Amino acid sequence: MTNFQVKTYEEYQQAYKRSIEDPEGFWSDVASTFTWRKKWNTTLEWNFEEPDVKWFKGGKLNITENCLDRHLKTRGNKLALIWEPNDPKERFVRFTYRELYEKVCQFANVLKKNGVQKGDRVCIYMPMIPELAFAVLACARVGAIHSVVFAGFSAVSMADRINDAGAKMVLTSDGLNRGAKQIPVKRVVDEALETCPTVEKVIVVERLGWAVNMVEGRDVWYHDEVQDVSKDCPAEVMDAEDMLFILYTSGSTGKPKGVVHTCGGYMVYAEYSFRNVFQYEESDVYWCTADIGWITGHTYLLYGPLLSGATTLMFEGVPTYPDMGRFWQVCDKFGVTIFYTAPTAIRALMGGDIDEVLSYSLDSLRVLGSVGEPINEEAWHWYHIHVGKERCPLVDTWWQTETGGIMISTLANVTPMKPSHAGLPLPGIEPILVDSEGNEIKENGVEGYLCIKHPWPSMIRTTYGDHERCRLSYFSTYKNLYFTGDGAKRDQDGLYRIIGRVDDVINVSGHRFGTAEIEEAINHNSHVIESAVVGYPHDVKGQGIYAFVICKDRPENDEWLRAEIIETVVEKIGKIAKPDKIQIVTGLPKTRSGKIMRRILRKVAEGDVSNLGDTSTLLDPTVVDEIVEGSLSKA
Ligand code: 6R9
Repeated sequence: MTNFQVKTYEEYQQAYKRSIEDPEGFWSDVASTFTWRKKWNTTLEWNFEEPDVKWFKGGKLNITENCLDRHLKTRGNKLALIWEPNDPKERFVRFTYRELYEKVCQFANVLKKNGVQKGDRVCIYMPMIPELAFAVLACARVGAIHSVVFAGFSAVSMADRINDAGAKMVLTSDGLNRGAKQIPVKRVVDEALETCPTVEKVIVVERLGWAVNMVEGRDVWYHDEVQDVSKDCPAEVMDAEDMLFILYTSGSTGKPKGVVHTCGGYMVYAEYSFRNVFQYEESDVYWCTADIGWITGHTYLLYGPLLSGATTLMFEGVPTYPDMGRFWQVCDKFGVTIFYTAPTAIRALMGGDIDEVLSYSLDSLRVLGSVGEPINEEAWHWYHIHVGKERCPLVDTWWQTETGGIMISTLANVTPMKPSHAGLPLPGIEPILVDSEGNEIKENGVEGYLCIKHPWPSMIRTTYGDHERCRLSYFSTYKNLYFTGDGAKRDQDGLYRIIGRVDDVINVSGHRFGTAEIEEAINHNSHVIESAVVGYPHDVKGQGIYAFVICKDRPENDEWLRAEIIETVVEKIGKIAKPDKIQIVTGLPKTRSGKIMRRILRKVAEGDVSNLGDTSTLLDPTVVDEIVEGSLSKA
């Protein structure tokens, strides 16, 4: 069993048993397959009260030595990264492990030359171009903490994240391509930086060749800086528990929080889970379609595959450009063997002409994956039949930004697969379902709150700058358990089906938003008095955003008002958080204590107004009639 990749169900069972009975021995053995500058003293120290979790304490390493240097001898000429541009007419670019090593070292030297030191926070706001991959790894190389902000977020969102992390530098590009559109990225950065006093330097990568405003003394072009730097850069030696990165994600309350992952444990679990879930083989061509701005891009586009010595594909574009066949065309072009995407993409492509899939051979595919939200049975079967030709196992991988890696999933061809079920937990992962009092639900077939009992190496360590928030969000709901925020059901065979969030988090096309976060954005509009946001089932996005808004005045034609509200959300968060429906109302259903009864609003948004339940505790039950009357989702 090299690298602890289980190959059969029996091996899985043995590994699982050992990982539960002797977690420290188990993870210590897995960790031993990596390159460490110094071995750890203690495998695990933990308590979930604080929480305080330390894996491989005393161990010293650099994750990029494990992603790059250790492969140079045996895989120096193997392809590490294939980059496919947005426009299929533009030429793709490939990098061997040796070339990637050099690119990362050069970028690392540019960072150093511009004053970045170990422990500094660097914000990366870049499109899906190779330099984004180099930049992330370059930060890790010099011990800087990367905070990648998805390049679809607005200037306000970026500024919030930069200020929360106290970032010293921003790495960006002149602009980006997204399907038929081109977007001036640097302009968004300039706007954000008006309110970011900690940022000293901005390094700009040229992508579109657009003229951009360069601030003297602050902004430099990457292509100028890289001219005279070395292709070698010694890796900074990091403690296993030093921060590797911060990634912001939404919770049910307040502003997005900076989830912190550390070097040692994240590394060990990224490779372990990648190999096992996808049953990786040396000859694979692996494609994860996620943007590096999300956790899936971090762990399963970059770190996991590179740690494993795999060939990973990075795609700049979108699934529907220039047509609905683009994903499949790219699969054929590069002989992709493992393909990992999100249900929302599958649902969007299902809507197209079936010939858009059938005209490609897809012969090279071996394993399919899904991530980000529950995959409904229809999408599951379409993906399995038309893309996988019923030949490829489809792994439905459940995990979170906070978990760092895949927690519950079928291991391809190894553990049982069932439509719309994530399946069994990975070795080392101990899920439990609890009822609202926190009592363990032992029987199967019952829905419960999904929690995790024991630490795993890539778990969240803190929320940046606010440890108490980490404790409150994940470790205070149920004593001695990590609470995921998801509801789940275990079938008679012990396979888990994830039902979805049980808190005020909505999942739109696999992107997480807190309802409070969107409400706050809407309330910034000067016409708005108050708002309430809920999710509702959406055919393509999984969930759509439905906003009930009270405005100061109610014009006869409120189309422009709605457009303005959307504009405000785009400005505060970004296009991805645009409400799908805005209903202007004169009141919201509130209890006597002033709490909004979201249950009622959810029903209205779902178009199910026949049974609104008990409304007698409302301060003014008549507002419900008005809301139902004006509903935009009437069945
Ligand atoms: C990796 C990622 C996490 C939330 C999570 C859950 C939902 C993710 C899922 C899934 C059902 C799956 N989720 N994968 N639900 N089946 N296979 O998506 O991280 O952006 O933090 O979202 O996404 O609700 O709690 P993140």
